[in-house]
Amino acid sequence: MERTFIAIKPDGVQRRLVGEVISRFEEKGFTLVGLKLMSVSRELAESHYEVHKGKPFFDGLMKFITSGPVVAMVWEGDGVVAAARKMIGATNPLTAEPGTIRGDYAVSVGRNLIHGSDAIETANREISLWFKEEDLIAWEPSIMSWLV
Ligand code: 3AN
Repeated sequence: MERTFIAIKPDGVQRRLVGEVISRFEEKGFTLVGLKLMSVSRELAESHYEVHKGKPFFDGLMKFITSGPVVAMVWEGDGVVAAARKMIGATNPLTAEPGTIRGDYAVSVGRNLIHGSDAIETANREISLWFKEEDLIAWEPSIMSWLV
């Protein structure tokens, strides 16, 4: 079953949007298989954002992502990687569609609330970077029998 990595960044936690974000994924019908509130080390932040190393916003991004607690999650479901990206909205919240998480709650690209893996291979890399296999719980939601 497909899985994706989702993180509510420090601005989302500070703004008390954890419940709102989790609700959206639950209500959509995806299954939560991993969840933790954590402080992010510089080392983890650098590995996670490896592709942005050298970009002008990289240092600011490192400072921001290590500035306060982050909620790291793994969500499971058919097509969850692409669907989560759609639910999250464009990187720049000002161009993110209303109805998306960034479109509804954010205004700044440097404070865009949430991260979601951009492809299945990225999701697999990010899940193993943030979670130990034994911290992920595979479970069969009985609710699915009347959702699908
Ligand atoms: P996304 O998070 O939508 O996949 P990426 O991977 O292009 O977007 O960027 C990763 C993160 O880096 C963004 N979520 C944002 O916090 C930060 N970022 C990207 N571009 C900029 C920028 N031009 N200025 C400041 N921060 C940026």
